[in-house]
Amino acid sequence: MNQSRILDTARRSWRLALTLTATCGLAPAATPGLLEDFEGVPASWGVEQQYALGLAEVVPDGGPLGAGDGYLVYESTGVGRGGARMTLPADTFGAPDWAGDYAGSGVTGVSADVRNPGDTPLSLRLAVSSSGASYTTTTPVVIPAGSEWLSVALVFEDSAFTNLTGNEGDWPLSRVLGAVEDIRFLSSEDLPTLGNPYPRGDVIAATIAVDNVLLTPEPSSCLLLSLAAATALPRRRCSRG
Ligand SMILES: [Ca+2]
Repeated sequence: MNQSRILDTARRSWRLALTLTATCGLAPAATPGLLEDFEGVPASWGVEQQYALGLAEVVPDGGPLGAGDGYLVYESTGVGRGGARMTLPADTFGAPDWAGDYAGSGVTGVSADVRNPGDTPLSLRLAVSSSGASYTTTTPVVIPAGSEWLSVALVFEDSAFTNLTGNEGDWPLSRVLGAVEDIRFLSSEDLPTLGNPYPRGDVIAATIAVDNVLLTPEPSSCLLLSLAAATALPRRRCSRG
């Protein structure tokens, strides 16, 4: 096989690998590997009102990978209504759909890259709700003011979450994870209060940047399949030449 055919084969193999990776990573429902990297429009985190008020925006450059890496920035005002609180929900009415049966599909946690470009420290929590109950992470992750990008990984474990609706007996965390209606990040120094009807963050003037929100674990079979496609195909074709 001449050099041009080898290179062409390698390019096709990499395209196949990227296609497989994209197929696995962009799951349409709330399954492991569901990813929001803010490279497409519309974004699936942040609600319409936040964008309409100019408080949420997808920035095309400056994510964890630098130039060309888009991310979401949300600024809470700390005053008035509609954006006073540091609350950042997934848009569970759009596509992809972040609501669903996390327990049944094997979702065990959430990871994300976050940065605090503002002047107010963030007490970051993750909250999940079903029709019957809401839970939040018991201990916040403090993101200091003016931080660089940080990776956070949160695991759905009973010991890490607190029931906010006083009905843990009827609605243990495992039941909520079987029928998630809402998932959100928020910043609250103390356990969050419930809004309408979901947990809500503190009324503060603060800013959060978010990228690569991922339902974990990442499907390892997809990664292995991608790597196999990238490496095995050129060797097989080369052996024929
Ligand atoms: Ca990104």
